[in-house]
This record gives sequence, C-alpha cells and structure tokens, in this order.
Amino acid sequence: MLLFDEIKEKALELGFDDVGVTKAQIPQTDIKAYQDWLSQQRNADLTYMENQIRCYPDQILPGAKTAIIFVSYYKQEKIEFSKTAGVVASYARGRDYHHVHRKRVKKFISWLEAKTSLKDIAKGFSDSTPVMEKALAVQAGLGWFGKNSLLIHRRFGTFTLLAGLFTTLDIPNPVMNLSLPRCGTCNRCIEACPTQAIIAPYIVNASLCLSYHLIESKNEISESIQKQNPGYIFGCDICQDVCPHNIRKPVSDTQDFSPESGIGSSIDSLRLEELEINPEKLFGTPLQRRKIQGLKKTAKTLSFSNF
Ligand code: B12
Ligand code: SF4
Ligand code: SF4
Repeated sequence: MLLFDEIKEKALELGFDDVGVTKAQIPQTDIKAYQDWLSQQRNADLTYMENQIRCYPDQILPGAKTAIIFVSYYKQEKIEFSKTAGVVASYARGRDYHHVHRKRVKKFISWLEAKTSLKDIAKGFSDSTPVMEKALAVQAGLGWFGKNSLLIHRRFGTFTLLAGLFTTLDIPNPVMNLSLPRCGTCNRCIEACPTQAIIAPYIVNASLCLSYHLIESKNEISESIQKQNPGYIFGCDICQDVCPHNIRKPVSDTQDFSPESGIGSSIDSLRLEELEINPEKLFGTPLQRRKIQGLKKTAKTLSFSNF
C-alpha cells in the first residue's frame, strides 16, 4: 500500500512545495457554486469554462478514486507601478508553470506506475484540463477558499499554483478536511480590487477582472477597464498583494519562477521592441499566450509616455 509520506517525499523531491490526497469527487457545494457562477455568465467569453466535465473526475479518468493535488509556491517581489513600464503579474515572470508542472506530474506518474507495477492508472492536470482544482485542494485539507476566490494555502498563502492527478488507486487520505473560511471580517481584497471584479465574497466576475482582460480576452479592452488598470501589462496581483495571509512571506526560492528565468518583472518600450525583434524570448513563458501583438495592444492602453 502507498503511504502518504512516500507520496509527499516524491512530490517535494520533484520540486512541489506541498501535496494533499483526497477522494476524486467534487463536493456538491462547489458544483452548485460553479453552476450559479456559470448561469450568471461570470465566465465572460471563457467558453471552456462551460465544460461541466470539471465536476466529474470519473469522466476524465474512468474509475478515478483518488485525487493527488500538488502546490507550488511562487511569490515574487512586489513591483511599484511606474509611468514607464507595465508590471507583469508575479506568476508570469519566470517559466510557464504549465510546462514546469507538466514535467513534474509526468515524472510523478512514472514513479507511481513503477511503484505499483500498474499501467494507465493516472491522468495529470494543471490549469488547462477541466478540473475544479481549488475545490479539490480545499477538500484535501491544503487550505481554504479566500474571499478573492483563491486557495489560501495554510502555510504559503495565496501565491500558490496548483497541479494534480486522478488515479484509479484507492489511496487513504490522512489529511483532515479543513474547509472553513479563514478570512473572518477581512475584506481587503474586495476593497482593493481596482475593477470591483470580486462582486461578492468568493465570487469573481471574469468580465471585470484585469487578469481576464490582460491574459485571456482577445477583445479590445474597454475604456472603463483601461482607466482602472493601475499599470499591469499582463495579469494582476492586487487581490493577493493586500492579503494578510501573504504578508511577511518570503520570495519563492524556486528558480523556475524567478524573473531571471523568464520575461522579468516589468516591460518597458525598449523591451517591447526587443521582444518584437526576438519573439522567441516569449517561448516557455506565460506571456507567449498573449504573444507580442497582444502585449503591444495592452501597452498602448497603458498610455505611458514611452510606449
Ligand atoms: C477560469 C480561471 C480564471 C478566470 C476566472 C477566475 C475565477 N475565480 O474563476 C480568470 C481569468 C479571471 C482568472 C484569474 C486568475 N487566476 Co485563474 N483560473 C481559472 C481556472 C481555469 C478555473 C477556475 C474556476 O473553476 N472558476 C469557476 C468558479 C465558479 O470557481 P471559483 O471562482 O473558484 O469559485 C469557487 C469558490 O469561490 C467557492 N465558493 C463560492 N461561494 C462560496 C462561499 C463560501 C463561504 C466559500 C468558503 C466558498 C465559496 O466555490 C466555487 C467553486 O469551487 C483555474 C484552474 C482550474 N482548472 O481550476 C485557474 C486558477 C484558479 N487561476 C489561478 C491564478 C494564479 C489566477 C490569477 C492569480 C492570475 C493572475 N495573477 O493574474 C488570477 C486571480 C483572479 C482571482 N481573484 O480569481 C490559480 C489559482 C491558485 C490558487 N492559489 O488558488 C488556478 C488554480 C490555476 C492553477 N492551476 O494554479 N482565472
Ligand atoms: S486579479 Fe486584479 S482585477 Fe482580478 S479580482 Fe484580483 S484584484 Fe481584481
Ligand atoms: S484579503 Fe482578506 S478577505 Fe481577501 S482573501 Fe485575504 S484574508 Fe480573505
């Protein structure tokens, strides 16, 4: 039988900062919250969010019994907004976590298969597969939902990224379910959000969120959103920067997430020109999703003198 300690040892060896084990089942309360969110069109034009399969792990991996959820801590230095450069959200400054996670999860699955002498027993995911990752992380006892809707990891706070796998193995879950709200009377993220995208505690309307407009949306950024952007060129960290669970936490020591491993903390007009000449510099970073054309479009909306 697989022991949680062995799973944890392997996860940490591969570079993850924490791991939890839980049953491969999404709680009914999360399914209901997701369906309400969808029916109120909080997903903007993210049509991939309409895929209800995310509520049913068994449809992603037939016979799935257990979910193993991995956590990566990525906090970076807070960058002051300036009139000359657009700020890149912390998670996007280094290498693309999708790539980093894919490699690690693949290695974990190989290890699992070798350990059990079984094949085709697991299916990995990180962000892009339709899986309710935060709900599973909470159920695995890794933390709680914050009012900014992010997972507050019990030790690392919210500057964490998730990955995981479903497996047909029945692995006992040694962790308690601690799914209690831990925000108390705090409302800092709601008050600080520049676009009022956190429309109620735990609920983000994607069509108001800077992160949606600066990462995902292919549409023109509306004037009102432009005006409310304090200076981001890609993503947004504000509802995390203000969170007391993140204050006094050190910068992550994972090399892959450091600005030196990717595009860096901010982009000015010179850097934009350089990226236009060498667009391959975006490869392997989260900004490749936006490509140089997208970044240039956003830069124009920042109306900084030198863009
Ligand atoms: C769609 C999406 C977005 C959209 C919509 C955001 C959203 N909140 O849904 C946009 C583009 C705006 C976005 C932005 C960001 N994202 Co995003 N995103 C996702 C994605 C793909 C799905 C999220 C989802 O299921 N939404 C559906 C809604 C219904 O779910 P929800 O908002 O989590 O709502 C839950 C809770 O609020 C809870 N709930 C509802 N009511 C109540 C009431 C109480 C009392 C309680 C306790 C709970 C509760 O139930 C709901 C269902 O579980 C996940 C990856 C994945 N596959 O899960 C990444 C993910 C959530 N994103 C992530 C990140 C890092 C970000 C950004 C920080 C990036 C950035 N710096 O710019 C921002 C943060 C914005 C924010 N405050 O949410 C990480 C978050 C890690 C973490 N620690 O939580 C994830 C998990 C990706 C990953 N693999 O690491 N994202
Ligand atoms: S990422 Fe920015 S815009 Fe989106 S909810 Fe958080 S603070 Fe608001
Ligand atoms: S800022 Fe306050 S309300 Fe928002 S997630 Fe953090 S603790 Fe919760």
